[in-house]
Amino acid sequence: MDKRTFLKTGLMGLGGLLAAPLMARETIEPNVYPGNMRAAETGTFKLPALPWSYDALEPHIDARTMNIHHSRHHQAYVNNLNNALEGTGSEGMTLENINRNISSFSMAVRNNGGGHFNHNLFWEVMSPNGGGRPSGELLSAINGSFGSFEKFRELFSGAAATTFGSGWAWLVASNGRLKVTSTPNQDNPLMDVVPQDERGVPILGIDVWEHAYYLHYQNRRGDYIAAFWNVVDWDAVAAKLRTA
Ligand code: MN3
Repeated sequence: MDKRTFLKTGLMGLGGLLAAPLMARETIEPNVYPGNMRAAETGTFKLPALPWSYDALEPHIDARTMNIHHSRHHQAYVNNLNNALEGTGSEGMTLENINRNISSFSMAVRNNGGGHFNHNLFWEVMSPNGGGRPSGELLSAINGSFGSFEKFRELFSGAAATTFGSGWAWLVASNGRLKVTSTPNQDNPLMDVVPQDERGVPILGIDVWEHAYYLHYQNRRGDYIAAFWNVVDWDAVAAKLRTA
């Protein structure tokens, strides 16, 4: 290795060292979920890859539903969000901050920015290794806010079952407490258009739009909600609570 090559390699190595803390800071910023990041090349939002295969949640959520839900529905929210944001001067805003300030955007940004955020969260809180019960701090928080895990499950399932038409049910962290809420369409508890007492950081959500279950469950939303508990990734929910 001659001196010039050594210098170049050395500087590149230094560049790597300098870049590392910046990247690390990015990943630990609270409430920035990996799927919510903008594409580095274009600054636009992108469809994140699923953390598991389309058939991974079978038999609880079937592969065809997962495929269409992710590759078509979620992709459409991403495409429509990027189009709707053009000319709004929001390039420097995170997806979370767009949602938190949604009253200053168009209805298209509200529907699709909500849609992108909500689906990212939905994929993150499900896993083929999910199910069972939460533990540790998350279980303590659930017990503290609802009395018991069973009571929480009953409330959450009830909110999901009674959401009229299309929408979501949520477990929300707010001011050190947990609460169960639901929102219509693609709204979510981050949004400043949601009533103050229903606002907070969503740490678990279930999509009760018919596209989330109809192919397999048809009109039996209750069966889909019951099956959802078998795939909830409590470690992912606990991680969201820690950064909420
Ligand atoms: Mn959906």
